[in-house]
Amino acid sequence: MSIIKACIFDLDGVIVDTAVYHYKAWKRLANELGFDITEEDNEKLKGVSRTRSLELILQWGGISKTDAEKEELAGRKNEWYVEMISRMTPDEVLPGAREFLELCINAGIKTALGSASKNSGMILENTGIAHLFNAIIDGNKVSKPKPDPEVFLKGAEELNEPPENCVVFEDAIVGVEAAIAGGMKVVGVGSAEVLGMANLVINGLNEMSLEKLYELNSPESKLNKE
Ligand code: B16
Ligand code: MG
Repeated sequence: MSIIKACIFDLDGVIVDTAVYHYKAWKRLANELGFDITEEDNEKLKGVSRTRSLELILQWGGISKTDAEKEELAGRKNEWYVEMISRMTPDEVLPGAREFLELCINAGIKTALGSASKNSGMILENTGIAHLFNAIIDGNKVSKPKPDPEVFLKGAEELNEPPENCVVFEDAIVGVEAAIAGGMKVVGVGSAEVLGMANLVINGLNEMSLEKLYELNSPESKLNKE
């Protein structure tokens, strides 16, 4: 039987809300290109890599660009985004996130970050939580975007645990799919309507406890679905 030994956390939407900054930067780019994007559009970009996000946005605007132009546009968006996240503070850690990470550490559960972002280092440093992770796997370390399980499998590997001993926390459908594909239990962070295939859905880490975590593995629990 598997035992819960490690938790792997997505960043944007689980630990911090950087989606607001991504949205501002993508909107500015779209506006410069002569069209607009809405908050609803932005929802579709959650958990999606930078390159793929740009492709979707260009598609919505009915615009085609060469690979070199796309690289320049993604770089421009990233500059604006980095300017915003360089001003992030510890207050921006989502409610309960720091506390739950500390609960895990005190209970001997290993922790890892599993994010698509290439900017996770700056975000974790500025919010003062980098030291709460035993391993950091982000967009700089993976080649296959979620829903491919690569990011989470690398997290399990760096933590030296088999996937079945790991629980993933994710706010994006592609991320929940990635965790399931990797053979891990998954807690969806957000709406049960959207993340229904997760073993458990919570609104935020402030609703999480060690009891709920261990229940994911109890043979009697309905949360322990395969
Ligand atoms: P960057 P996550 C994802 O973070 C964001 O949800 C997504 O909107 C963003 O495009 C992606 O990171 C890449 O971010 O441009 O900083 O490399 O949810 O996987 O932590
Ligand atoms: Mg996310």
